[in-house]
Amino acid sequence: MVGSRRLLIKNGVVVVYVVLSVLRWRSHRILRCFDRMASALASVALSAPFARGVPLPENPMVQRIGAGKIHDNRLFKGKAFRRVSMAVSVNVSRFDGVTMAPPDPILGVSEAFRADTSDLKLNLGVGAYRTEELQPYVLNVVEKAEKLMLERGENKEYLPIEGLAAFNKVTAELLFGADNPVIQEGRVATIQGLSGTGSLRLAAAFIQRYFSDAKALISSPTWGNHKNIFNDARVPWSEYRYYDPRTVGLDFDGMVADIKAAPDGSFVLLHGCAHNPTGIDPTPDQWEKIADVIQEKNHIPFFDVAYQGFASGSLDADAYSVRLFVRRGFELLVAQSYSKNLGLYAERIGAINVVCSSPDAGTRVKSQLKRLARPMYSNPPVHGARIVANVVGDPNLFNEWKQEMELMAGRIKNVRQRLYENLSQKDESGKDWSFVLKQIGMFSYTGLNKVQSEHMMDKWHIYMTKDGRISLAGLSLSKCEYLADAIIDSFHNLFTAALLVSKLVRPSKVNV
Ligand code: PLA
Repeated sequence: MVGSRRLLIKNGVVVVYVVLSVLRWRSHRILRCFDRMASALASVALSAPFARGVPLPENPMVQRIGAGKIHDNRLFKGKAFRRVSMAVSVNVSRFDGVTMAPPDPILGVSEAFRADTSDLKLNLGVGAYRTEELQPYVLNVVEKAEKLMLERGENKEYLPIEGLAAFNKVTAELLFGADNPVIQEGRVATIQGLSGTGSLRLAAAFIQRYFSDAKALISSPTWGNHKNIFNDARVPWSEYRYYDPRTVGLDFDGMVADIKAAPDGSFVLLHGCAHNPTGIDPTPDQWEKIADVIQEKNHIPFFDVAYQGFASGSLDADAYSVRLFVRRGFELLVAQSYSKNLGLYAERIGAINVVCSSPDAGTRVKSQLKRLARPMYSNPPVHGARIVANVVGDPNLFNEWKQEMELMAGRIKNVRQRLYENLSQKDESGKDWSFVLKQIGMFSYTGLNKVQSEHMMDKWHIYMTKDGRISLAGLSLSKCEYLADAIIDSFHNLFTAALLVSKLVRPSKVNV
Protein backbone atom coordinates (compact mmCIF):
# COMPACT_ATOMS: atom_id res chain seq x y z
CA MET A 1 0.00 0.00 0.00
CA VAL A 2 2.68 2.42 1.16
CA GLY A 3 4.88 1.24 -1.72
CA SER A 4 2.26 1.97 -4.43
CA ARG A 5 1.53 5.41 -2.95
CA ARG A 6 5.24 6.15 -3.15
CA LEU A 7 5.30 4.96 -6.76
CA LEU A 8 2.32 7.21 -7.54
CA ILE A 9 4.05 10.24 -5.98
CA LYS A 10 7.23 9.43 -7.82
CA ASN A 11 5.40 9.16 -11.17
CA GLY A 12 3.57 12.40 -10.49
CA VAL A 13 6.81 14.18 -9.80
CA VAL A 14 8.35 12.76 -12.97
CA VAL A 15 5.34 13.93 -15.07
CA VAL A 16 5.58 17.44 -13.61
CA TYR A 17 9.28 17.40 -14.34
CA VAL A 18 8.71 16.43 -18.00
CA VAL A 19 6.05 19.13 -18.46
CA LEU A 20 8.32 21.74 -16.95
CA SER A 21 11.18 20.59 -19.13
CA VAL A 22 9.06 20.94 -22.29
CA LEU A 23 7.86 24.38 -21.21
CA ARG A 24 11.43 25.32 -20.42
CA TRP A 25 12.42 24.35 -23.94
CA ARG A 26 9.65 26.51 -25.39
CA SER A 27 10.39 29.64 -23.49
CA HIS A 28 13.85 31.05 -22.99
CA ARG A 29 12.54 34.03 -21.10
CA ILE A 30 11.40 31.98 -18.13
CA LEU A 31 14.14 29.44 -18.60
CA ARG A 32 16.01 30.12 -15.40
CA CYS A 33 12.98 29.83 -13.16
CA PHE A 34 11.75 26.55 -14.73
CA ASP A 35 15.23 25.23 -14.81
CA ARG A 36 15.59 25.57 -11.08
CA MET A 37 12.16 24.09 -10.37
CA ALA A 38 12.62 21.19 -12.80
CA SER A 39 16.01 20.35 -11.46
CA ALA A 40 14.84 20.48 -7.87
CA LEU A 41 11.98 18.13 -8.69
CA ALA A 42 14.34 15.80 -10.49
CA SER A 43 16.51 15.64 -7.42
CA VAL A 44 13.55 14.89 -5.21
CA ALA A 45 12.30 12.22 -7.65
CA LEU A 46 15.61 10.46 -7.46
CA SER A 47 16.50 10.96 -3.86
CA ALA A 48 15.75 8.57 -1.00
CA PRO A 49 13.52 7.10 0.13
CA PHE A 50 11.11 6.79 -2.85
CA ALA A 51 13.46 6.69 -5.78
CA ARG A 52 14.25 3.03 -5.70
CA GLY A 53 12.34 2.27 -8.93
CA VAL A 54 14.40 4.70 -11.06
CA PRO A 55 17.61 3.22 -12.48
CA LEU A 56 20.63 5.20 -11.36
CA PRO A 57 23.95 5.33 -13.15
CA GLU A 58 26.97 3.70 -11.54
CA ASN A 59 28.01 6.89 -9.85
CA PRO A 60 29.42 6.90 -6.36
CA MET A 61 28.12 10.40 -5.70
CA VAL A 62 24.55 9.43 -6.63
CA GLN A 63 24.72 6.30 -4.54
CA ARG A 64 25.92 8.25 -1.56
CA ILE A 65 22.94 10.54 -1.95
CA GLY A 66 20.66 7.52 -2.17
CA ALA A 67 22.15 6.19 1.03
CA GLY A 68 21.50 9.51 2.70
CA LYS A 69 25.14 10.07 3.66
CA ILE A 70 25.30 13.65 2.47
CA HIS A 71 23.56 16.39 4.33
CA ASP A 72 20.22 17.34 2.71
CA ASN A 73 21.14 20.81 1.50
CA ARG A 74 23.97 19.31 -0.58
CA LEU A 75 21.24 17.96 -2.87
CA PHE A 76 20.57 21.43 -4.19
CA LYS A 77 24.12 22.64 -4.49
CA GLY A 78 27.36 21.76 -6.18
CA LYS A 79 28.34 18.74 -8.21
CA ALA A 80 26.10 16.17 -6.53
CA PHE A 81 23.02 18.12 -7.47
CA ARG A 82 24.07 18.55 -11.07
CA ARG A 83 24.92 14.91 -11.54
CA VAL A 84 21.53 13.76 -10.33
CA SER A 85 19.57 16.11 -12.55
CA MET A 86 21.63 15.05 -15.60
CA ALA A 87 20.55 11.45 -14.99
CA VAL A 88 16.88 12.17 -15.82
CA SER A 89 17.34 14.85 -18.48
CA VAL A 90 17.32 12.19 -21.19
CA ASN A 91 16.00 14.08 -24.19
CA VAL A 92 16.39 17.65 -23.00
CA SER A 93 19.81 19.21 -23.17
CA ARG A 94 21.00 21.14 -20.19
CA PHE A 95 22.49 23.50 -22.77
CA ASP A 96 19.24 24.42 -24.51
CA GLY A 97 19.51 27.92 -23.14
CA VAL A 98 22.90 28.43 -24.76
CA THR A 99 22.46 30.58 -27.82
CA MET A 100 24.58 30.42 -30.97
CA ALA A 101 27.54 32.80 -30.88
CA PRO A 102 28.18 34.90 -33.96
CA PRO A 103 31.33 34.10 -35.95
CA ASP A 104 34.40 36.12 -34.94
CA PRO A 105 34.66 39.21 -37.17
CA ILE A 106 38.31 38.41 -38.01
CA LEU A 107 38.95 34.68 -37.52
CA GLY A 108 35.42 33.91 -38.81
CA VAL A 109 36.50 35.34 -42.18
CA SER A 110 39.04 32.52 -42.55
CA GLU A 111 36.28 29.98 -41.92
CA ALA A 112 34.15 31.51 -44.68
CA PHE A 113 37.21 31.57 -46.97
CA ARG A 114 37.87 27.87 -46.44
CA ALA A 115 34.26 27.07 -47.36
CA ASP A 116 34.50 28.95 -50.71
CA THR A 117 35.35 26.65 -53.64
CA SER A 118 36.14 29.37 -56.19
CA ASP A 119 39.63 29.50 -57.77
CA LEU A 120 39.54 33.27 -57.52
CA LYS A 121 39.26 33.36 -53.74
CA LEU A 122 41.66 35.49 -51.77
CA ASN A 123 41.94 35.68 -47.97
CA LEU A 124 42.73 39.22 -46.87
CA GLY A 125 40.93 38.82 -43.53
CA VAL A 126 43.32 37.77 -40.78
CA GLY A 127 46.71 39.47 -40.55
CA ALA A 128 48.95 36.53 -41.39
CA TYR A 129 52.03 36.82 -43.59
CA ARG A 130 52.10 34.84 -46.83
CA THR A 131 54.83 34.43 -49.44
CA GLU A 132 54.45 35.81 -52.96
CA GLU A 133 52.95 32.36 -53.77
CA LEU A 134 50.45 33.00 -50.98
CA GLN A 135 51.81 30.22 -48.81
CA PRO A 136 52.39 30.40 -45.02
CA TYR A 137 55.98 31.22 -44.13
CA VAL A 138 58.16 29.71 -41.41
CA LEU A 139 61.19 31.96 -40.85
CA ASN A 140 64.62 30.40 -41.44
CA VAL A 141 65.78 31.59 -38.03
CA VAL A 142 62.87 29.79 -36.41
CA GLU A 143 63.81 26.55 -38.15
CA LYS A 144 67.42 26.99 -37.04
CA ALA A 145 66.40 27.67 -33.45
CA GLU A 146 64.15 24.60 -33.42
CA LYS A 147 66.96 22.45 -34.77
CA LEU A 148 69.19 23.67 -31.95
CA MET A 149 66.50 22.86 -29.43
CA LEU A 150 66.16 19.31 -30.75
CA GLU A 151 69.92 18.82 -30.66
CA ARG A 152 70.05 19.97 -27.06
CA GLY A 153 67.27 17.51 -26.18
CA GLU A 154 65.57 19.95 -23.85
CA ASN A 155 62.94 18.64 -21.43
CA LYS A 156 59.27 19.52 -21.10
CA GLU A 157 59.13 20.44 -17.43
CA TYR A 158 56.71 23.14 -16.29
CA LEU A 159 57.97 26.69 -16.64
CA PRO A 160 57.69 29.01 -13.63
CA ILE A 161 54.45 31.04 -13.59
CA GLU A 162 56.23 34.09 -15.02
CA GLY A 163 57.66 32.06 -17.92
CA LEU A 164 61.14 31.39 -19.24
CA ALA A 165 63.66 33.77 -17.61
CA ALA A 166 65.85 33.99 -20.74
CA PHE A 167 62.77 34.85 -22.80
CA ASN A 168 61.57 37.57 -20.43
CA LYS A 169 65.01 39.16 -20.39
CA VAL A 170 65.52 39.40 -24.17
CA THR A 171 61.91 40.40 -24.72
CA ALA A 172 62.03 43.40 -22.40
CA GLU A 173 65.40 44.40 -23.87
CA LEU A 174 64.07 44.17 -27.40
CA LEU A 175 61.22 46.50 -26.53
CA PHE A 176 62.88 49.11 -24.34
CA GLY A 177 66.49 48.75 -25.50
CA ALA A 178 69.02 46.83 -23.37
CA ASP A 179 70.65 50.03 -22.07
CA ASN A 180 67.38 51.66 -21.06
CA PRO A 181 67.50 52.83 -17.39
CA VAL A 182 64.23 51.05 -16.62
CA ILE A 183 65.93 47.76 -17.50
CA GLN A 184 69.22 48.64 -15.79
CA GLU A 185 67.42 49.65 -12.60
CA GLY A 186 65.18 46.57 -12.57
CA ARG A 187 61.95 48.57 -12.81
CA VAL A 188 60.15 46.42 -15.38
CA ALA A 189 57.87 43.57 -14.35
CA THR A 190 57.83 41.19 -17.32
CA ILE A 191 55.67 38.08 -17.49
CA GLN A 192 55.59 35.71 -20.45
CA GLY A 193 52.04 35.69 -21.79
CA LEU A 194 49.87 33.73 -24.21
CA SER A 195 50.91 35.93 -27.12
CA GLY A 196 49.58 39.47 -27.48
CA THR A 197 45.99 38.54 -26.71
CA GLY A 198 46.76 36.61 -23.52
CA SER A 199 49.10 39.35 -22.34
CA LEU A 200 46.45 42.01 -22.89
CA ARG A 201 43.93 39.86 -21.08
CA LEU A 202 46.23 39.38 -18.09
CA ALA A 203 46.83 43.12 -17.93
CA ALA A 204 43.08 43.76 -18.13
CA ALA A 205 42.55 41.37 -15.20
CA PHE A 206 45.23 43.29 -13.29
CA ILE A 207 43.50 46.60 -14.02
CA GLN A 208 40.18 45.20 -12.91
CA ARG A 209 41.67 43.93 -9.64
CA TYR A 210 43.77 46.93 -8.66
CA PHE A 211 42.08 49.85 -10.42
CA SER A 212 38.46 48.79 -10.28
CA ASP A 213 37.22 52.37 -10.66
CA ALA A 214 39.36 53.09 -13.70
CA LYS A 215 38.21 53.06 -17.25
CA ALA A 216 40.06 52.00 -20.39
CA LEU A 217 40.12 54.30 -23.40
CA ILE A 218 40.39 52.65 -26.78
CA SER A 219 40.70 54.18 -30.23
CA SER A 220 37.78 54.32 -32.62
CA PRO A 221 38.22 52.10 -34.51
CA THR A 222 40.52 49.55 -32.92
CA TRP A 223 41.40 45.87 -33.21
CA GLY A 224 38.03 44.21 -32.54
CA ASN A 225 39.31 41.96 -29.78
CA HIS A 226 40.25 44.88 -27.52
CA LYS A 227 36.58 45.37 -26.70
CA ASN A 228 36.08 41.66 -25.99
CA ILE A 229 39.12 41.62 -23.73
CA PHE A 230 37.97 44.54 -21.60
CA ASN A 231 34.39 43.31 -21.58
CA ASP A 232 35.38 39.87 -20.37
CA ALA A 233 37.72 41.34 -17.75
CA ARG A 234 34.88 43.66 -16.65
CA VAL A 235 36.91 46.80 -17.28
CA PRO A 236 34.63 49.62 -18.45
CA TRP A 237 35.82 51.28 -21.65
CA SER A 238 34.97 54.10 -23.98
CA GLU A 239 36.37 55.22 -27.30
CA TYR A 240 38.49 58.19 -28.29
CA ARG A 241 38.32 59.54 -31.83
CA TYR A 242 41.13 58.33 -34.02
CA TYR A 243 40.15 57.94 -37.66
CA ASP A 244 38.85 60.77 -39.79
CA PRO A 245 36.94 59.38 -42.79
CA ARG A 246 37.12 62.73 -44.59
CA THR A 247 40.90 62.75 -44.75
CA VAL A 248 41.29 58.96 -44.35
CA GLY A 249 43.87 60.07 -41.77
CA LEU A 250 44.29 60.66 -38.04
CA ASP A 251 41.72 62.78 -36.24
CA PHE A 252 44.42 64.18 -34.00
CA ASP A 253 42.37 66.99 -32.45
CA GLY A 254 39.50 64.62 -31.72
CA MET A 255 41.89 62.13 -30.16
CA VAL A 256 43.48 64.69 -27.85
CA ALA A 257 40.12 66.20 -26.90
CA ASP A 258 38.65 62.80 -25.97
CA ILE A 259 41.70 61.76 -23.94
CA LYS A 260 41.45 65.09 -22.14
CA ALA A 261 37.74 64.65 -21.46
CA ALA A 262 38.15 61.18 -19.91
CA PRO A 263 38.20 60.77 -16.10
CA ASP A 264 41.68 61.28 -14.59
CA GLY A 265 43.66 58.08 -14.15
CA SER A 266 42.19 56.22 -17.12
CA PHE A 267 44.18 53.54 -18.94
CA VAL A 268 44.80 54.81 -22.48
CA LEU A 269 45.27 51.94 -24.90
CA LEU A 270 47.67 52.97 -27.66
CA HIS A 271 48.89 50.96 -30.62
CA GLY A 272 52.68 51.19 -30.39
CA CYS A 273 53.05 51.07 -34.18
CA ALA A 274 51.04 50.04 -37.26
CA HIS A 275 47.62 50.90 -35.85
CA ASN A 276 45.14 48.12 -36.49
CA PRO A 277 42.91 48.45 -38.50
CA THR A 278 43.70 51.87 -39.97
CA GLY A 279 47.47 51.63 -40.57
CA ILE A 280 47.64 55.28 -39.48
CA ASP A 281 50.22 56.18 -36.80
CA PRO A 282 50.80 59.53 -35.09
CA THR A 283 53.94 61.42 -36.13
CA PRO A 284 56.77 61.82 -33.55
CA ASP A 285 55.53 65.33 -32.86
CA GLN A 286 51.98 64.09 -32.33
CA TRP A 287 53.22 61.36 -29.97
CA GLU A 288 54.82 64.09 -27.83
CA LYS A 289 51.53 65.94 -27.64
CA ILE A 290 49.64 62.76 -26.80
CA ALA A 291 52.15 62.18 -23.99
CA ASP A 292 51.53 65.76 -22.78
CA VAL A 293 47.81 65.28 -22.40
CA ILE A 294 48.17 61.82 -20.82
CA GLN A 295 50.57 63.32 -18.28
CA GLU A 296 48.28 66.28 -17.61
CA LYS A 297 45.38 63.93 -16.92
CA ASN A 298 47.34 61.47 -14.81
CA HIS A 299 46.31 58.70 -17.17
CA ILE A 300 48.26 55.45 -17.48
CA PRO A 301 49.48 54.55 -20.99
CA PHE A 302 48.82 50.96 -22.01
CA PHE A 303 50.63 50.06 -25.23
CA ASP A 304 49.73 47.18 -27.48
CA VAL A 305 52.84 46.32 -29.53
CA ALA A 306 51.85 43.52 -31.89
CA TYR A 307 54.01 44.54 -34.86
CA GLN A 308 57.47 45.57 -33.65
CA GLY A 309 59.82 45.38 -36.64
CA PHE A 310 57.02 44.36 -38.92
CA ALA A 311 55.70 47.86 -39.59
CA SER A 312 58.79 49.66 -40.81
CA GLY A 313 61.19 46.74 -41.02
CA SER A 314 63.16 48.24 -38.08
CA LEU A 315 62.76 46.99 -34.51
CA ASP A 316 64.00 50.29 -33.08
CA ALA A 317 61.87 52.56 -35.26
CA ASP A 318 58.75 50.57 -34.32
CA ALA A 319 59.53 50.90 -30.60
CA TYR A 320 59.76 54.69 -30.90
CA SER A 321 56.47 55.54 -29.18
CA VAL A 322 56.99 53.21 -26.21
CA ARG A 323 60.56 54.41 -25.64
CA LEU A 324 59.45 58.03 -25.83
CA PHE A 325 56.89 57.52 -23.06
CA VAL A 326 59.44 55.62 -20.96
CA ARG A 327 61.96 58.44 -21.46
CA ARG A 328 59.39 60.89 -20.21
CA GLY A 329 59.12 58.97 -16.96
CA PHE A 330 55.68 57.36 -17.28
CA GLU A 331 54.71 54.23 -15.45
CA LEU A 332 53.08 52.16 -18.16
CA LEU A 333 51.99 48.79 -19.48
CA VAL A 334 53.08 47.16 -22.74
CA ALA A 335 51.68 43.96 -24.26
CA GLN A 336 53.97 42.32 -26.82
CA SER A 337 53.48 39.66 -29.45
CA TYR A 338 55.83 37.50 -31.55
CA SER A 339 53.04 36.25 -33.80
CA LYS A 340 53.88 38.50 -36.71
CA ASN A 341 57.53 39.54 -36.44
CA LEU A 342 58.74 35.98 -35.85
CA GLY A 343 55.80 34.30 -37.59
CA LEU A 344 55.00 32.37 -34.38
CA TYR A 345 51.21 32.74 -34.70
CA ALA A 346 50.33 29.32 -33.31
CA GLU A 347 52.98 29.22 -30.60
CA ARG A 348 51.10 31.87 -28.59
CA ILE A 349 54.18 33.67 -27.41
CA GLY A 350 54.30 37.23 -26.09
CA ALA A 351 54.66 39.17 -22.87
CA ILE A 352 53.19 41.80 -20.62
CA ASN A 353 55.59 44.41 -19.24
CA VAL A 354 54.76 46.87 -16.51
CA VAL A 355 57.23 49.73 -16.13
CA CYS A 356 57.20 50.95 -12.52
CA SER A 357 58.81 53.93 -10.82
CA SER A 358 60.76 51.70 -8.39
CA PRO A 359 62.19 48.15 -8.42
CA ASP A 360 60.14 47.42 -5.33
CA ALA A 361 56.87 48.32 -7.08
CA GLY A 362 58.01 46.18 -10.02
CA THR A 363 58.51 43.17 -7.75
CA ARG A 364 55.10 43.56 -6.20
CA VAL A 365 53.36 44.04 -9.54
CA LYS A 366 55.08 40.96 -10.90
CA SER A 367 53.96 38.89 -7.92
CA GLN A 368 50.36 39.92 -8.55
CA LEU A 369 50.54 39.20 -12.27
CA LYS A 370 51.75 35.71 -11.36
CA ARG A 371 48.91 35.38 -8.90
CA LEU A 372 46.44 36.23 -11.66
CA ALA A 373 48.05 33.88 -14.17
CA ARG A 374 48.16 30.85 -11.89
CA PRO A 375 44.40 30.10 -11.76
CA MET A 376 43.92 31.08 -15.42
CA TYR A 377 46.50 28.86 -17.15
CA SER A 378 49.02 28.04 -14.40
CA ASN A 379 52.17 28.67 -16.44
CA PRO A 380 52.90 29.42 -20.10
CA PRO A 381 54.07 27.06 -22.88
CA VAL A 382 57.80 26.61 -23.37
CA HIS A 383 58.35 25.97 -27.08
CA GLY A 384 57.81 29.48 -28.46
CA ALA A 385 59.67 31.01 -25.53
CA ARG A 386 62.74 28.91 -26.31
CA ILE A 387 62.61 29.86 -29.98
CA VAL A 388 62.51 33.55 -29.07
CA ALA A 389 65.27 33.21 -26.47
CA ASN A 390 67.47 31.44 -29.04
CA VAL A 391 66.86 33.92 -31.85
CA VAL A 392 66.80 37.21 -29.98
CA GLY A 393 69.51 36.14 -27.53
CA ASP A 394 71.98 34.98 -30.17
CA PRO A 395 73.83 37.73 -32.09
CA ASN A 396 74.02 35.72 -35.35
CA LEU A 397 70.45 34.57 -35.41
CA PHE A 398 69.33 38.03 -34.28
CA ASN A 399 70.98 39.65 -37.31
CA GLU A 400 69.54 37.05 -39.62
CA TRP A 401 66.11 37.65 -38.13
CA LYS A 402 66.36 41.39 -38.78
CA GLN A 403 67.09 40.65 -42.44
CA GLU A 404 64.14 38.29 -42.75
CA MET A 405 61.90 40.86 -41.09
CA GLU A 406 63.02 43.51 -43.56
CA LEU A 407 62.19 41.09 -46.36
CA MET A 408 58.67 40.50 -45.03
CA ALA A 409 58.04 44.21 -44.39
CA GLY A 410 59.52 44.96 -47.83
CA ARG A 411 57.22 42.53 -49.63
CA ILE A 412 54.21 44.17 -47.96
CA LYS A 413 55.43 47.62 -49.00
CA ASN A 414 55.83 46.43 -52.62
CA VAL A 415 52.33 45.05 -52.68
CA ARG A 416 51.02 48.29 -51.17
CA GLN A 417 52.75 50.30 -53.92
CA ARG A 418 51.44 48.02 -56.70
CA LEU A 419 47.88 48.14 -55.33
CA TYR A 420 48.01 51.93 -55.23
CA GLU A 421 49.25 52.08 -58.85
CA ASN A 422 46.55 49.70 -60.06
CA LEU A 423 43.83 51.63 -58.22
CA SER A 424 45.02 54.99 -59.59
CA GLN A 425 45.42 53.76 -63.15
CA LYS A 426 42.17 51.82 -63.33
CA ASP A 427 39.79 54.14 -61.50
CA GLU A 428 38.45 56.52 -64.13
CA SER A 429 36.67 58.68 -61.57
CA GLY A 430 39.94 60.36 -60.58
CA LYS A 431 39.52 59.41 -56.91
CA ASP A 432 42.65 59.99 -54.87
CA TRP A 433 43.90 56.62 -53.57
CA SER A 434 47.17 57.97 -52.13
CA PHE A 435 46.00 57.20 -48.58
CA VAL A 436 46.89 53.56 -49.32
CA LEU A 437 50.54 54.60 -49.49
CA LYS A 438 50.41 56.68 -46.32
CA GLN A 439 49.26 53.74 -44.20
CA ILE A 440 51.81 51.52 -42.49
CA GLY A 441 51.97 47.85 -41.48
CA MET A 442 50.26 44.80 -42.81
CA PHE A 443 46.81 46.34 -43.24
CA SER A 444 45.15 48.83 -45.50
CA TYR A 445 41.97 50.49 -44.41
CA THR A 446 40.25 50.88 -47.75
CA GLY A 447 37.35 53.07 -46.68
CA LEU A 448 34.90 50.42 -47.96
CA ASN A 449 31.99 50.01 -45.60
CA LYS A 450 30.04 46.92 -44.56
CA VAL A 451 27.88 46.60 -47.68
CA GLN A 452 30.81 47.21 -49.99
CA SER A 453 33.01 44.76 -48.06
CA GLU A 454 30.31 42.11 -48.30
CA HIS A 455 30.13 42.74 -52.04
CA MET A 456 33.87 42.05 -52.23
CA MET A 457 33.22 38.61 -50.79
CA ASP A 458 29.95 37.80 -52.57
CA LYS A 459 30.94 38.88 -56.05
CA TRP A 460 34.73 38.81 -56.08
CA HIS A 461 35.53 36.05 -53.55
CA ILE A 462 37.83 38.44 -51.73
CA TYR A 463 37.59 37.82 -48.00
CA MET A 464 38.16 40.80 -45.71
CA THR A 465 36.79 42.17 -42.46
CA LYS A 466 33.56 44.11 -42.78
CA ASP A 467 35.09 47.34 -41.53
CA GLY A 468 36.88 47.63 -44.88
CA ARG A 469 40.26 46.36 -43.69
CA ILE A 470 42.41 44.24 -46.00
CA SER A 471 45.56 42.39 -44.99
CA LEU A 472 48.23 43.19 -47.53
CA ALA A 473 50.30 40.38 -46.01
CA GLY A 474 47.88 37.97 -47.69
CA LEU A 475 48.21 39.59 -51.11
CA SER A 476 50.67 38.90 -53.94
CA LEU A 477 51.88 41.28 -56.65
CA SER A 478 50.08 39.21 -59.27
CA LYS A 479 46.71 39.55 -57.49
CA CYS A 480 46.88 43.35 -57.10
CA GLU A 481 45.13 44.09 -60.37
CA TYR A 482 42.23 41.76 -59.57
CA LEU A 483 41.93 43.33 -56.12
CA ALA A 484 41.96 46.86 -57.58
CA ASP A 485 39.13 45.93 -59.98
CA ALA A 486 37.13 44.54 -57.07
CA ILE A 487 37.67 47.61 -54.87
CA ILE A 488 36.79 50.05 -57.66
CA ASP A 489 33.63 48.10 -58.51
CA SER A 490 32.54 47.80 -54.87
CA PHE A 491 33.34 51.42 -54.05
CA HIS A 492 31.58 53.07 -56.99
CA ASN A 493 28.74 50.67 -57.77
CA LEU A 494 27.57 50.26 -54.22
CA PHE A 495 28.21 53.79 -53.13
CA THR A 496 24.62 54.98 -52.67
CA ALA A 497 23.31 51.82 -51.02
CA ALA A 498 26.33 51.69 -48.76
CA LEU A 499 25.91 55.30 -47.70
CA LEU A 500 22.34 54.63 -46.68
CA VAL A 501 23.32 51.59 -44.62
CA SER A 502 26.22 53.35 -42.92
CA LYS A 503 23.82 56.10 -41.85
CA LEU A 504 21.48 53.53 -40.32
CA VAL A 505 24.15 51.41 -38.63
CA ARG A 506 26.26 53.54 -36.30
CA PRO A 507 28.85 51.94 -34.02
CA SER A 508 28.20 52.29 -30.28
CA LYS A 509 30.48 54.72 -28.43
CA VAL A 510 30.44 53.50 -24.87
CA ASN A 511 30.21 50.09 -23.30
CA VAL A 512 29.84 48.44 -19.93
N1 PLA B 1 46.97 43.40 -30.83
C1 PLA B 1 46.72 43.79 -32.08
C2 PLA B 1 46.63 45.24 -32.37
C3 PLA B 1 46.57 42.84 -33.10
O1 PLA B 1 46.33 43.25 -34.32
C4 PLA B 1 46.65 41.48 -32.78
C5 PLA B 1 46.45 40.42 -33.83
C6 PLA B 1 46.94 41.13 -31.46
C7 PLA B 1 47.10 42.12 -30.50
C8 PLA B 1 47.06 39.73 -30.96
O2 PLA B 1 47.83 38.88 -31.65
P1 PLA B 1 48.37 37.55 -30.98
O3 PLA B 1 47.47 37.19 -29.88
O4 PLA B 1 48.37 36.55 -32.07
O5 PLA B 1 49.73 37.87 -30.51
N2 PLA B 1 45.56 40.74 -34.85
C9 PLA B 1 45.36 39.84 -36.00
C10 PLA B 1 44.91 38.45 -35.59
C11 PLA B 1 46.65 39.69 -36.79
C12 PLA B 1 43.70 38.37 -34.68
O6 PLA B 1 42.72 39.08 -34.86
O7 PLA B 1 43.78 37.56 -33.73
C13 PLA B 1 44.33 40.50 -36.91
O8 PLA B 1 44.04 39.94 -37.97
O9 PLA B 1 43.84 41.59 -36.57
